Amino acid sequence: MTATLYAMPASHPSIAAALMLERKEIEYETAWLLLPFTGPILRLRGFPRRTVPALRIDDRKIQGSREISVALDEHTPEPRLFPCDETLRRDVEQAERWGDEVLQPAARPGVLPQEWVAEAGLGQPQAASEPSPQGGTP
Ligand SMILES: N[C@@H](CCC(=O)N[C@@H](CS)C(=O)NCC(=O)O)C(=O)O
Repeated sequence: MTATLYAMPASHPSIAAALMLERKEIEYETAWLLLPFTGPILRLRGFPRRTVPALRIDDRKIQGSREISVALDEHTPEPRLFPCDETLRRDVEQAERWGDEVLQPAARPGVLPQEWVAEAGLGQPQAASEPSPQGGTP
């Protein structure tokens, strides 16, 4: 089984999805996408939305870091990403939701100093500061 993770450089949700796959020890390859081709390529590959991370695994197509974490625990139950205990699981889901809805928008390139982004090897500073023709965010 080979999984393909569709990702963009400097995309923290893409990095989160890669870390999930690594923790699960699932073999995968990464297809790096760049704006403005991200959306069209994902649509051509059969994904409904334009954003990364997107994952193809065993003919399943999953898009979005939160959807990917749930799907990976279904696909490969051990080691678990979510705790078994319901209360702890809710805490983790809440933290994930905060990361998705609050932290991600706050940490978009353009907010972080470009020299930090460059030093961390997270992407090309000029790509981060140029508006996407699709209005997308890296
Ligand atoms: N909350 C979503 C974020 C998805 C997202 O905004 N991805 C960005 C990269 S970090 C993207 O694909 N941007 C391209 C676009 O908006 O066209 C997740 O966690 O999957």
